[in-house]
Amino acid sequence: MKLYDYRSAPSPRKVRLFIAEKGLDVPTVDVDLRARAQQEPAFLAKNASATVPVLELDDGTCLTESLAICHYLEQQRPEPNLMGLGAREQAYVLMWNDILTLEGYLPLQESLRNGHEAFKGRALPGPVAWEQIPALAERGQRRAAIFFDKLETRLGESEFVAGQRFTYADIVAFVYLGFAPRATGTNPVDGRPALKQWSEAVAARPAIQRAG
Ligand SMILES: N[C@@H](CCC(=O)N[C@@H](CS)C(=O)NCC(=O)O)C(=O)O
Repeated sequence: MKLYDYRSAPSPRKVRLFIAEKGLDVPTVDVDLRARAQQEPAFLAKNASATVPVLELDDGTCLTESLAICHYLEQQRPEPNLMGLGAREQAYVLMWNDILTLEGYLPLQESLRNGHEAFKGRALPGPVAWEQIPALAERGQRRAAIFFDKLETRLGESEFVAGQRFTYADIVAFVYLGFAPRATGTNPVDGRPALKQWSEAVAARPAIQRAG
């Protein structure tokens, strides 16, 4: 089994942190996104969407999408449980994964990719060369601020994102929070005390410190 990765990209970071929390040892292969290695035929044969992460299994099966990859790893190594125990907790983890990704990550991505020189002609990940729409950068910033207010409210009433213990939902939120300064130029923890306290607690976890 190996993980196709890129150190500074948020999506594979979710999987790396998950692997670290599980105590698994999975070798990684760096796919240099800046050098467009994801567009090479050999990589497209593994993932036609031209994105990382990809988890390649020993029989050559390639799994894409961090949620699916982490779900697979959870089945392989159930302890410590990160995807939720029982119907209700599992539903909360999945529910928050969608909220975090659709209301948080997509606006951050919208902001970065439509507002930064480096993403000219690459406004969306994948094999199609989408042009930037500058108005989306500005809208992404506003949507991201609304999202982090929502997360602040949630963490003011719940110790962790999906409930009273650390789960995959915290990994997802922590990775998106770490991506936010690059995407928006501001740090969402400023003026959001519950978010700040939670993020310090997550950052202090030994596995998170190890995996970075
Ligand atoms: N839904 C996917 C998103 C994957 C994704 O968008 N990956 C980005 C890095 S964060 C990528 O590979 N981008 C390639 C590009 O920008 O061309 C997941 O969570 O795994």
